Amino acid sequence: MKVVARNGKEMGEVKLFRTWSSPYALMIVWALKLKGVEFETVYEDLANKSSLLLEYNPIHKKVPVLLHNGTPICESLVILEYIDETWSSSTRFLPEDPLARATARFWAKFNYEQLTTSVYKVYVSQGVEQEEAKGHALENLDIVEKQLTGKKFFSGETFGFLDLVFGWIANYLGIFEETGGVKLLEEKRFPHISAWKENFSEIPVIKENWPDREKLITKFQLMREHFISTAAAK
Ligand SMILES: N[C@@H](CCC(=O)N[C@@H](CS)C(=O)NCC(=O)O)C(=O)O
Ligand SMILES: *[C@@H]1O[C@H](CO)[C@@H](O)[C@H](O)[C@H]1NC(C)=O
Ligand SMILES: *[C@@H]1O[C@H](CO)[C@@H](O)[C@H](O)[C@H]1NC(C)=O
Repeated sequence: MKVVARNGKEMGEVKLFRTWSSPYALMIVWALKLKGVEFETVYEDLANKSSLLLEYNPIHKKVPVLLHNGTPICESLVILEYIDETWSSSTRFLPEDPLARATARFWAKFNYEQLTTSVYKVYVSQGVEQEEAKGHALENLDIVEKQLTGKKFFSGETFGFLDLVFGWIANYLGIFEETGGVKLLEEKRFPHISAWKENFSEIPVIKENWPDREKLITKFQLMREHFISTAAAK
């Protein structure tokens, strides 16, 4: 099947392996839709991974995986950059300037290695441990808050790469807060993140592809209970 872009350029065959609930995969859905790339979706059951997923991502065995003309690309940030470079005639996510690109990648690394992990720690812990984790998560959010000061989006007036990378803050953070029983994003402490969240959520492609909130709550509640009971059994 030949897929042709709105500008008439051939896109090749694009398939996305995802789950309905993965935030990493959702970022790729947003990216493809913002670029106007047509793609086929393959939903995986992570409790029973398909042989194709294991074949395409043998190292990590995770979603998302993007398949372009039969070749797999793994790891969400790598996929995001690939999409940006491959379908480059529409809106660019990363800026052109090498220094601005390096800065964007620095913050993407911060998100994945520091912010996400600290919020996850709050979600899966309890008691004193959770209090301590909350402190770290808030300090990381303070850093993000500072980045957004005086800006509508992470790179300024226009939506870009880091808005996609930090996009999970606009919905998954609330899921972690509710299921973990800890509020992190207080509007008073984080006025800029809160305003960004509103503006970000109003973008049609973003808004239209949220997974169902109630379903997410149920899933993340169960995951937390499972995690805590297995950790206690150790
Ligand atoms: N570093 C990976 C993380 C992706 C990831 O953690 N995916 C989860 C779903 S949210 C997964 O596939 N987990 C399957 C497993 O760990 O067995 C990326 O950025 O793509
Ligand atoms: C696992 O998936 C395969 C297809 O990929 C299916 O045939 C099988 O029934 C599934 N097993 C379970 C336990 O869901
Ligand atoms: C959106 O961005 C504008 C700045 O462009 C800001 O004034 C506003 O507070 C933000 N939030 C909402 C909900 O519009």
